[in-house]
Amino acid sequence: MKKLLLTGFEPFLEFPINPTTEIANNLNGQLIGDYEIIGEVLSVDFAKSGKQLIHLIEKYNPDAVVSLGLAGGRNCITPERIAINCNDGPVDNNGHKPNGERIFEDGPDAYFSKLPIYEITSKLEEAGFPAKISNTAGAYLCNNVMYHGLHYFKGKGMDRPSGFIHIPASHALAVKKNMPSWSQQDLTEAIRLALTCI
Ligand code: PCA
Repeated sequence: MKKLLLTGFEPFLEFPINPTTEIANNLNGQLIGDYEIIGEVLSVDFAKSGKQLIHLIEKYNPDAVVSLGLAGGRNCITPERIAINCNDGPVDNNGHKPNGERIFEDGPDAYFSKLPIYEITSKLEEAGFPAKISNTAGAYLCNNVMYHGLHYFKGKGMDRPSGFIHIPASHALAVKKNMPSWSQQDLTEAIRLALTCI
């Protein structure tokens, strides 16, 4: 049985809940398509998150890696097309404020996703879940983690599906902060469906 590492993130900034935590925990151990899912949750910390992802890849040797992040304010599921070699944005959970520095001094400017992003959006739309390819993952931890995974596999010469999907807020989060939201159940089901494309 092949293995798929699925990561979520802990809460951060003004978001007291991160619906990706629950998705990773919920799908952990499930069999989806050809894969057994290994669900894990990452910190929101520039000094740690990328290293955590690499540690998990080295621990489990997964055949595919999908990372999830909350994009509060987006209204649909958005597979990310590209990760850029840049850290920027507000303070992380450890109080660090990035300033546009490169993630890897000698790394390429960007990597394209190695996930079937067109198949994912089509499959979701067919099932009635709004989905759209995103052309920017920002420059915060989601971009950072996506870049780390793609850079790692490239460096090792390993051609494995790897990339990132941003999701909207859950209703539980939207009642605390006014923004577009989905039920946690729909978010989880949409990600389960997305993983069947890999
Ligand atoms: N979303 C943030 C980091 C953690 C998360 O869930 C982002 O979009 O970078």
